[in-house]
Amino acid sequence: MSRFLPSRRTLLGGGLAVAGAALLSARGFAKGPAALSARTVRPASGEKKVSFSAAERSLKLMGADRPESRVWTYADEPFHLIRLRQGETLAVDFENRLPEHTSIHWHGLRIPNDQDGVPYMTQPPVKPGEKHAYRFTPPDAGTFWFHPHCDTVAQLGRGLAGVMVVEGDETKPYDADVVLVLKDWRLDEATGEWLPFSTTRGALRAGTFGTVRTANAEIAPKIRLPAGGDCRIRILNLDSTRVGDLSFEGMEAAVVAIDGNPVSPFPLKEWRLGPAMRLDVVVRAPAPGAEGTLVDYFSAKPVTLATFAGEGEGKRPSAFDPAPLSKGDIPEPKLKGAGRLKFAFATAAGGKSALAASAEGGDALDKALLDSLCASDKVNWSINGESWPAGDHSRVPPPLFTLRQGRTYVAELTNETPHVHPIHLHGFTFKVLSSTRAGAPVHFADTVLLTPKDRITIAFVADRPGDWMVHCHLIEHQDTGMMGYVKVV
Ligand SMILES: [Cu+2]
Repeated sequence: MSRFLPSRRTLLGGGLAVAGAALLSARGFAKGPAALSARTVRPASGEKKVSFSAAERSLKLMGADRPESRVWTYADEPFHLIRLRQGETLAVDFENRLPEHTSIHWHGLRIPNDQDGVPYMTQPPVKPGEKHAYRFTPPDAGTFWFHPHCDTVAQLGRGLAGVMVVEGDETKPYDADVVLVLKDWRLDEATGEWLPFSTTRGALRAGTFGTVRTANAEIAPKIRLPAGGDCRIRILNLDSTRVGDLSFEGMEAAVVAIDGNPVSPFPLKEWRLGPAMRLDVVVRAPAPGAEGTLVDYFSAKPVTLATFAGEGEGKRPSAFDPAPLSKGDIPEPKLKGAGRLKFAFATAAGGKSALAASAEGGDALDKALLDSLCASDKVNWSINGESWPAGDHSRVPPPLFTLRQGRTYVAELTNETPHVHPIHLHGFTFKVLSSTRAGAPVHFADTVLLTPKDRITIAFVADRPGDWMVHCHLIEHQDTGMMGYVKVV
């Protein structure tokens, strides 16, 4: 297998584009958010074929002169990037070259249920040596990602994740379009070998944290931007555990999309980004020779995640006033007459095991068929008093709720624990109606961060049938009980 270093070329993807004569408007950024406007590029059509395999590969995560690590990735570069145009159909020819079964969940994409990639729920697991085809047309432009959905603690822990950028939401070209993946790794720093991905203490509390922090699989990389340009930075938190409090230093920055969904641009002060969440930011790149940084203030000692260097002659100075992205086509929830749902996220104490309930009356053969890879012998967490997986992921419990196709649902999410939980709903992009998060506008999202004792109200249109997962994206919580699903019929 090939040794490789992280390739900035592939991660930068879109490369540098020239803004040409398109000068930013003189309207001051302080005068209030701009309305979302029409896109400049029409949707594409046709099919994009991609072929890749999940396999063990080598990667020098701690630097060129340090021991390499045996990562699991979808391609020779970490965080395999798929770029396609809105309206294009993606046809994926996927091969599993790992020693255990896997599947691909396309996080944040509103696609048919049979492409959702959840073993035993929407497809059989893809066994070692097997191939699986995925084919769908992402309806929305934005920044998404993909990952396995079983044994996720170890598979994602070893790096099995990819990035999907669906282009077509820009109303003005940016001077650069940069993908920035944040992920920590559980490494023995002397040897590059893996430490245990989960610990009892972590799984019961805030999760087990990585020891090596990286951006684009490098420790504090330096990323070159066209000096003075307005650059789109697509930040993805693909860590299993870490919540970041992100801020740019030495650069103006504005949030333009949350989980890939456009918002009227607003200044980025500090943004709490939990696992699986994304933030699209437009920054004014530093002047020639100057630098700015992306800093995480969540830990006691702030950590510089990446440095941005201004290169080239520099753009003509103008007020920083990033253009809004074009409005998406997410179905607008109709709150009048909406169905009401309550999801209580809690510890498993006092809750019963959904598996135990569904397995009652099961015989010895059932037990012999338990899929140890998807199994958890620990049950720490629950949703509405139910825990899944409890013993075995492959035994599907009853749904938390059965929803009527086409109807709007308003869901109240409550956190009954002293820990944060990034809660993800598969298949639907929901509107965050009320939240305790300071400074957040009403916005669409697919993952929402429940802080301790938090209460958040979301709404979505259940417009596609199927079994759709609801779970915490702090993976040790998901894998020890904080997972369930809703059935849309
Ligand atoms: Cu959680």
